[in-house]
Amino acid sequence: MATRQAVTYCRICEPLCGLTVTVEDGRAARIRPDREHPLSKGFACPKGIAMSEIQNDPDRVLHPLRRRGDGTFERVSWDEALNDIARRLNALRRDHGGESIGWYFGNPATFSYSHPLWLNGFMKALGSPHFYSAGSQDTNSRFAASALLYGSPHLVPIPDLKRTNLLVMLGANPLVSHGSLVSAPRVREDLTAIVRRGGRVVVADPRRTETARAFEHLPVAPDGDAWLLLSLLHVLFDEGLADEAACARQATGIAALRRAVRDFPPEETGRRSGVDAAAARALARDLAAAGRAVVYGRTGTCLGRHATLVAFLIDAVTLVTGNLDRPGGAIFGDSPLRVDELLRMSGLATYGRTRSRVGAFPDVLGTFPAGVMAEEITTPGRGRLRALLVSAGNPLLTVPGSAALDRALDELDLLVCIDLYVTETGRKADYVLPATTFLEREDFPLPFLQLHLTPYVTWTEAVVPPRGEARQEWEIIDGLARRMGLGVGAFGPQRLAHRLGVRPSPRFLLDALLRTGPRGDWYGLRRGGLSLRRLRAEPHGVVLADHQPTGTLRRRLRHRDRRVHLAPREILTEIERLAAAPGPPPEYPLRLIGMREIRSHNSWMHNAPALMRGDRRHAARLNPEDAAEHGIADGARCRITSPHGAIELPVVVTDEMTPGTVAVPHGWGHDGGWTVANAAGGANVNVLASPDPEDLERLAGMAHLNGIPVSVAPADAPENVSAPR
Ligand SMILES: Nc1nc2c(c(=O)[nH]1)N[C@H]1C(S)=C(S)[C@@H](COP(=O)(O)OP(=O)(O)OC[C@H]3O[C@@H](n4cnc5c(=O)[nH]c(N)nc54)[C@H](O)[C@@H]3O)O[C@H]1N2
Ligand SMILES: Nc1nc2c(c(=O)[nH]1)N[C@H]1C(S)=C(S)[C@@H](COP(=O)(O)OP(=O)(O)OC[C@H]3O[C@@H](n4cnc5c(=O)[nH]c(N)nc54)[C@H](O)[C@@H]3O)O[C@H]1N2
Ligand code: SF4
Ligand SMILES: [Mo]
Repeated sequence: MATRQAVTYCRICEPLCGLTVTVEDGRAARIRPDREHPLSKGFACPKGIAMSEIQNDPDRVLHPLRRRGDGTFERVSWDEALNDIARRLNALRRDHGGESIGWYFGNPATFSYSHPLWLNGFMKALGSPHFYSAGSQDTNSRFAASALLYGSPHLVPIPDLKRTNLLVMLGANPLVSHGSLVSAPRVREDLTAIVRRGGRVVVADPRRTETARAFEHLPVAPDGDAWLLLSLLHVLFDEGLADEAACARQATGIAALRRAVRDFPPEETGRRSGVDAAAARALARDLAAAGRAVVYGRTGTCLGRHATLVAFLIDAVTLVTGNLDRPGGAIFGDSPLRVDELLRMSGLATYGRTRSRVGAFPDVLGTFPAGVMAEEITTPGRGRLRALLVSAGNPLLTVPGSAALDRALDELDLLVCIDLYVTETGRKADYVLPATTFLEREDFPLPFLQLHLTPYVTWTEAVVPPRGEARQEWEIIDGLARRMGLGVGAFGPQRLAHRLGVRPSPRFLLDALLRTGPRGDWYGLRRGGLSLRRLRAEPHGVVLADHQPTGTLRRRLRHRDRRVHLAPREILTEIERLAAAPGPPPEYPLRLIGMREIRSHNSWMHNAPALMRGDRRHAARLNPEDAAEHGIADGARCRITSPHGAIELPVVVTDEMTPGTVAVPHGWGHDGGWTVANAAGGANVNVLASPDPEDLERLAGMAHLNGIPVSVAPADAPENVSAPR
C-alpha cells in the first residue's frame, strides 16, 4: 500500500486549523491535527478529525443525478446534466430574462477561494438580482453595520483578544463554535490568557454556555442586546466617561448619538435587556476604565429583530470608549491581497445599491435575504424567480419558514443542487451535481485573511483526487456558463481576460493577485515576497506579523470625510422603531433561541458516525421553573409551538437556561440521502421561524431565528409518539 502524509488546513469553520492527512492509495484514511501549524499548533476539533468519514462516506453523491418522475434519482453523465440544465436556463432567459434565475450559496462556499469568485462572475454575466446566501442567517447585519459606520461593508473589526484587558462578548460561544468573524485557532487559550493577565471576559447570553461557565456570565434577555448597548452608551455619555478625544478624532455624529441614547438609562432598559441597572452601569464604567477593552458580538446578536442596530452599537461602544483601532480593542485586519480595492473595483462591495422585488430589502454585498426566496418564487410578475441553483447549502433546514420554502420549491421550473450529499433541499432537486470536498481541491483562505488575529497566509493543494466524478464548483459553473454562452468575470482582470478569449484558472488569477499584492514578490523584484510557489514550499503556512496593525482606520474608511459615522439616518430610525416595538404576544410566553453543539456543524455533519457516537439525540433545553410551570419532566417529549409551526422534541431540563427561554440547535430533522443522519431523528427548528418577509430585520434582511415567541407543552401522548430511532 502506498501511504503518505499530506498537510492541509480544515475548511469547516473559521479557525482553519492545520490538519495532517494520512493518504493510503489515494484515499484520505485518517486525519490528525497538524502539530507544526504555527497557529493551531496541534489543535483540531472532532469535526475536523471526522472529515475523513465525510470524505469516504458511502452516502456521498459521486455522479450527477437526475430526478425521475417517481422522485428517485438516476445517474447521468456530466454532459447530459449540464447540457440539459443549460438548455433549460437559456429557455428561461429567452422567455423571462436572466432575472428569472437565482442562486443560493451556503456556508461552505465561503471556505473555497474559487467557488465565490466564479459564482459572482456567473451571476454578474446573467444579470440576475436573485442572489441569496447563508449570510442573511449569519453575518449580513454585521456587513450592513460596517457599510453605515465605515462606508465599507466588508470592513469588519476583529477583537484583539491577545492584547485586551476586558472582552465583552454578546451572543457568541467560541468554546463550542471556535470563533466566528475572527480566526483564532486556539481561542480557549486566548480567552484564558486575558484572565491570567488580570483582565476579564464577560459573556452576555440568555444561556449559561460553555464559554459563560468558563468566564463571567451576564444573563441577558433574547433580543435584549440593543437595549443593553443603548444603556451602556447612555451611561458613558451621562457620566462623562466617553473618550472625547477619540470621538473627535475618529467620528462624526457624536452629538446626535448622544441625543439618541438619552432616553435609554439602564433603569429604563433593564426590563427589556434583562440586565439590571447596577450591572449595566458597572459594565459601562469598567469598559471606560479598562484601558484596553472591546465588545464583540456574533450570531446571538445577528439573528435578532434589531441585528444591524446591535452590530452598529457594538462598534459604537468600542469607539466611544476609545478602543477602536488600537491594541487590545477592535482592530482592522490587513490582507496580503488588495482585497478592499479588488472588491470595490469589481463592484462587489455594495450595500443598498439595489432593492429586492419582494420586501424592498437592500442588497448586502450583492445578495438579498434568503428569507424572501419563497415569496420571490410564488409572487407572479416580472422578475419572478423560476429556476434556483443551490451550492453548498441546505436552505430547507437553515432558512426561516421551512414549510413555506418547501412548498415554494415545488413551484420552480428547475432546481439544481451542487453538494456532497442529497440533502433535504437536494431531494427536491431536478439535478444533484457532485462537488468535491475541501480535501479534493486546492485552496486559499481568501475571505479570512483580514480576520486572522495573527496575520497569516497559506495555500494548500488537493490532498486526494476527487472521488467518483465529483468536480469543483468553479469547474461546474464554468461548464454551465460555456454551454449558456456566458463569460464568467467577477474581477476586472478576469473580465478582461474573458474578453480576450482566455479563461484563466483560479490558481493563475490568485498567483497574479498575490504576487502583485502589498506583500507580493512582484515577479522577482521583491526578494522574499509572496507567490504561490513560495506558499507551496511552506505547507504549514506563513505568519506575516505578531499582530494585525493598528492606526489604519483613516486609510480603511470609505466615507468621503474619512470619519466613522455614528448617527446615520437608518440607525436613528431603528432606535425609534426599537423604542416603539411592542412586547411579545402573551399566548407565546417563551423565547426560542439557537445553540451550537461541538459535534454538529449546521446541517451537514450528522452523517459522520464518529460525531454521532453515544446515541446522540436532538433535544430542547428548558429552565426548571418553566418546565415545572408547563408540566414537562426532564427527558419527556415536549411540543414547541410558534405562530408558524410546531415541533416535538425530548427536553433537557437545566438551570443553564435563563427562565423564559428555550434553546434548540438547528440543522436536525433529516430526511435526505443520508443513512446515519436520517436515523438520528430530531426536528427542523426553522419551521418555527417566520416565513413572512415582514418579519425580517429591516436593514439587512436578517432572519429572526433568536428570540422567536413560542409556547411549550407536554407532547400529547409521550409513549405513543414515535421516539427518534
Ligand atoms: N435556527 C437557526 N438557523 C440557522 C442558524 C442558527 O443559529 N439557528 N445559523 C445559520 C448560519 S450561521 C448558517 S452559516 C447557516 C448555514 O446554512 P447552509 O449553508 O444553508 O447550510 P449547511 O448546513 O451549512 O449546509 C451546507 C451544505 O454544503 C454541503 N457541503 C459541504 N462542503 C461542501 C463543499 O465543499 N462544496 C459543496 N458544493 N457542498 C458542500 C453540505 O453537504 C451541506 O449540504 O445556517 C443558518 N441557520
Ligand atoms: N461545533 C460547531 N461549530 C460551529 C458551527 C456549528 O454548527 N457547530 N457553526 C459555525 C458557524 S456557521 C457560525 S456562524 C459560528 C457561530 O459562532 P457563535 O455565534 O459563537 O456560535 P453560537 O454557539 O451560535 O453562539 C451564539 C450564542 O448566542 C446566544 N444567544 C441567542 N440569542 C441571543 C440574544 O438575543 N442575545 C445574546 N446576547 N445572545 C443570544 C446563544 O445562546 C448562543 O450561545 O459557529 C461556527 N462553528
Ligand atoms: S475547529 Fe474543528 S472544524 Fe473548525 S477549523 Fe478547527 S478542526 Fe476544523
Ligand atoms: Mo454561519
